[in-house]
Amino acid sequence: MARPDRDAVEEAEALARAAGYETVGLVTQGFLHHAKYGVGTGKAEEVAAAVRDSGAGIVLLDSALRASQAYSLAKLCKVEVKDREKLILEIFAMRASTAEAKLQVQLAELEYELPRARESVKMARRGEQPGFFGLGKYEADVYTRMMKSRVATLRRKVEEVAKRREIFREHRRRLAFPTIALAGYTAAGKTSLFNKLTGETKSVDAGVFTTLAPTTRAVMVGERKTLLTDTVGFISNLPAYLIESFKSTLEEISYATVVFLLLDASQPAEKFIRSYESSAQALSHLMVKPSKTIAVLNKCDLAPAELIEERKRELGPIEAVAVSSKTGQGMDSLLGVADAKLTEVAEEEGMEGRVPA
Ligand SMILES: Nc1nc2c(ncn2[C@@H]2O[C@H](COP(=O)(O)OP(=O)(O)OP(=O)(O)O)[C@@H](O)[C@H]2O)c(=O)[nH]1
Ligand SMILES: [Mg+2]
Repeated sequence: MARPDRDAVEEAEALARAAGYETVGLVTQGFLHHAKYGVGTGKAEEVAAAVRDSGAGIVLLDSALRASQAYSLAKLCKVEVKDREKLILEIFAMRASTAEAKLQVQLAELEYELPRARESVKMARRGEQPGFFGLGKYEADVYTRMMKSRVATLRRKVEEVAKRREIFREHRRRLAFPTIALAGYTAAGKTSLFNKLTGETKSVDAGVFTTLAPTTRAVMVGERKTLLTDTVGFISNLPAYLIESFKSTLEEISYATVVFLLLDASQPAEKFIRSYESSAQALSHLMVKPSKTIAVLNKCDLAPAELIEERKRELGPIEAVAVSSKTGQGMDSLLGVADAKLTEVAEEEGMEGRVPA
C-alpha cells in the first residue's frame, strides 16, 4: 500500500523487491495517517479483501505505523503487516556485510523496536492485546528494560567504531590528501562512478541500497593524489534514527574536501527534482556547504543533450557536470572541474593542498 503517485509506487515496489518480496496487489491512499489502521477503515477493509483475493502473505505499508496500527491491520487482514521503516531495516540487515554496518543496523533495529515495544506493553496492560509476545505484564516490563540497556550498549559500541573512523580520518588528514566523497540518492550510480574512476569492481545493482559500507581508494585528480570514498545512498523519508545509526559512515561525507552529488539525469523531471531535494537536504544535515559540492549528472548516455541542459538549469547555481559511468563520457571534464574545486577549497581554507611527490 502506497501513496497514489507513480514515483511513490515505484519506489515502494523497489523497496519491497530489495527485501525479497514480490508484489501481487497494490492499494493506494493519499494520506496514511488514520488512527486505528494507519489508513481509513474502508481502505483497511479494501486491503483485507485484496489480501484474500491475491493470497498475499504480507501487507507492506509505505509509511510509518505505530505498534497498535500494525496490530489492528494485521488482525483485520490475517497476515503480517510491515511498514516502510521496517522494510528499509530488513534490506539493511540483509546487505550489511562489515562489522560496522552490522552494528549500525542492530542499533537502528532496536531504536525502531523500542517505542513500539513500549506501546505494546501499554496495550497489554489495558487488555487491548493479549500479552506481549505471549509474555505477562511483569515479563513485558523486564523486556523493555532489557531492550533499553541493549540500546545503550550498542550506542556505546557504535561510538567506539566512530572514534576509530575519526582516528583514520585524522591520519589521512595529516598525510594531507584531499578527499572526495560520492553522495546521492540510492541507485544514482555512485558505485558505478567509483569503479570507473578507481578501476575497482564493487557491486553495482539496479535495486536500492546496494552499498552499505563506504570504501576509499586513491585516484589522481590532476596532479593531486586524492582519496575517493563511495557511500551509502539516500532515500526520501529516511527515519532519523537510521541516519543517526549510520552517522559514522555518513560523516565521511561531512569531512570530505569536495562532495560529488550524484544525480540520475535520465529520470523524469519530477523524480529528478525530488531526488535532488532529498539529497541536498541530507547534505545540509551533514553540514556540507553547497560551495564544496559538484552536481554530477550521471547516466547521460540515457538522456539527450537538450534534457541534460534542462536538468542543469533546474539545479540553479550549483556547478554541474554531465557524465556516464557506463560509457566513460565526461570523466575528463569531471576530473578537471574537481581539480579546480579542490584548489578553490584549499585556498578558501587558507592551506594550499600539498601536492605529494
Ligand atoms: N545507463 C547507465 N546506467 C548506469 C550508469 N551509472 C550507473 N548505472 C546503473 O544504475 C544502477 C545503479 O548503479 P549503482 O552504481 O549501484 O548505484 P549507487 O548509487 O551506488 O546505488 P546504492 O549503492 O544503492 O546507493 C545500476 O544498474 C548501474 O548499472 C550510467 O552512467 N548509465
Ligand atoms: Mg552503491
